[in-house]
Amino acid sequence: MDAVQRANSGHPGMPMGMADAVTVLVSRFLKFDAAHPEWPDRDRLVLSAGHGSMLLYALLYLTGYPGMGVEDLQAFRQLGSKTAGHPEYGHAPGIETTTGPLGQGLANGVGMALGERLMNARAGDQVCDHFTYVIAGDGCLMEGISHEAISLAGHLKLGRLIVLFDDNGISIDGETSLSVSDDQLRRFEASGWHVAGVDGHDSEAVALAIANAKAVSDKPSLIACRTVIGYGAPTKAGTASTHGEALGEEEIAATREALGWAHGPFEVPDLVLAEWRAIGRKHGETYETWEKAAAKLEPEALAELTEPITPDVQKAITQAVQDLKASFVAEAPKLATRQSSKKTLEALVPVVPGLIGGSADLSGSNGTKTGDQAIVTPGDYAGGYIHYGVREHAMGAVMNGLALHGGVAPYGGTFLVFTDYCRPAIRLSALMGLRVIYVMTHDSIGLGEDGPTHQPVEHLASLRAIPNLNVYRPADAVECAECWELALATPETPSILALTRQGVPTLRTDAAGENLCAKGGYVLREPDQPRQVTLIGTGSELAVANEAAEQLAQQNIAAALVSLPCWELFAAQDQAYRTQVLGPCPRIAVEAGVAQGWEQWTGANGRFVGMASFGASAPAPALYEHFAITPKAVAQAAKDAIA
Ligand SMILES: Cc1ncc(C[n+]2csc(CCOP(=O)(O)OP(=O)(O)O)c2C)c(N)n1
Repeated sequence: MDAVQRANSGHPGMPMGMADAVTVLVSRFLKFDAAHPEWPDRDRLVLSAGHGSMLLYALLYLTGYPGMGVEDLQAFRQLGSKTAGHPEYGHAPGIETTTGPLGQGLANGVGMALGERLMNARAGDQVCDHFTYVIAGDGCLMEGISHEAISLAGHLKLGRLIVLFDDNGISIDGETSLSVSDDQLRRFEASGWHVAGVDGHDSEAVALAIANAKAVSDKPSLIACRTVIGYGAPTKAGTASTHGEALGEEEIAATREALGWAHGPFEVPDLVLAEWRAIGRKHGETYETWEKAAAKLEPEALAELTEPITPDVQKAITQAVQDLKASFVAEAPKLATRQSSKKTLEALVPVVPGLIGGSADLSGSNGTKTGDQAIVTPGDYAGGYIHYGVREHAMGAVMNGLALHGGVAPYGGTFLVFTDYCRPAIRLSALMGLRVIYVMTHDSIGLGEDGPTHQPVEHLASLRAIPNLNVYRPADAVECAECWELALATPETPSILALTRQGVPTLRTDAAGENLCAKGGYVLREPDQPRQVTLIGTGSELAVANEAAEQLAQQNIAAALVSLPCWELFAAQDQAYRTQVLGPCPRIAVEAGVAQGWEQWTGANGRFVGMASFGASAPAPALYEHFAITPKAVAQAAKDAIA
């Protein structure tokens, strides 16, 4: 309450209400060692109700996490502080994930609990055997993602996941009865969870419930902790006014009085602090035992506990991609890029043991499952492929949880149009800087008959608008293999692979060492004469631009062809390279999506050939004709621009 008061901004109610229950959890159950925050076998603690960030920061300070001093609590919500408004992954040790968008943390917790089982199946009890605890509020449970996440967790029997629900009956607008009358216990129970309800201010009751939950091995657990929001504040406790604003000096003084707390703001008596610091080191010996067990692993296996792409694995990836590119060039297949992606995965899965695939019920369409991958089933986590079911949003957030857990590199598929169904999770992959790979197929009107509900039009533009997200749209099999290589090689940036349903020709003719997609864009075809126009394409439309270049050549117009599979990587190149690639002449871009953003590459004198409306239901070739995304239209645009 003091930190919120000092910042005059923040959420005191939830931390005050849940402090009792969380103290029981942290002091009696949570396996962690503040001196080793990166201990791979620590229990994970996720504050899904991220607005209650002060609760987490206070715990990190009290238990003695490195670099979390009282001055950091005093800098709550200030520029550059570790104690941002909502917990941000990477800002301080002990913050396991970024939370704030309600429900995401809960689903991250499902991912972490699944990651724990996957790693346990691979590395064994000696080195991976921990719990995941999530603190969730009414808001988290009202969000739709909670349904997807708890349903998947119950199905997969994630017995090491324990959710403490801050059951305070209050959200921002007032009592939750204004908007919700779910029986949460029965809802979770119906999804296969073990459930219990306790008085969250009764420490023994909370302790018993956690002990019972830990003993249930084949079901995740929900413990509804009945609490009072803003507990201790004499006039404001139990009201929505404590949710998101400072209590005020007067109420704070009265709260001190009511709780019998005689100390000033940010003052923790030595004895109390010493006891908390002892809690912080309580599992120090367990850590040492773990360290000894881990030391017996082969160095490679030890490294893979946290980072699936070790230098050895990276070497194997480079080799596999190189071989694959050579065979693609030799065969020059006409292949949908979703199929080249599958072929790439067939080559990668055997050399990247930590690669964990999946799809939201579109495995065959997305080409995400290879012949070698066994399925992860309830109770058996040795496989490498997850059937996420029709749960795109949870899939994204679970992949974030998997990546955060460490040891695995998740990828998951659905149709590109349904990035809308998981966009909040994609955004958080990017904000946290996680290597999560979204395999998004059926990436344009080229999917044909399924029609405009399924045809992404604005999606490439809207995904490119997300910072720290690499949006790849490979044009052929060779580029597809290169984009996969890049996606795996960027541990701090998530990737979207936008892939076609329809076949595309192989345009790349040499598979020499260099990964040409690494620069985001490159010249695929330079005319013999000085360039008069540059044609720029991505994905399936690179072939359209290529044909246009041929038509122009027949008319003695010198057109260069540029492939631009990843804007973000291209934007990161120096100006000289970009100018050399794009050329000083008029530029024509072609992409079966909206124009938004293309002007940065085409310039004021450029043209764009693409979509300006939703698509339609028809065979793909008819749609390309109907929407005039054709070699003829591109060639005409080129001539107009030159003129
Ligand atoms: C996805 C999302 N929608 C809306 C918000 C804004 N918001 C923050 S907290 C909150 C109410 C949460 O209520 P509850 O979980 O009961 O928290 P409590 O009031 O108990 O602290 C809302 C609507 C948000 N953070 N995330």
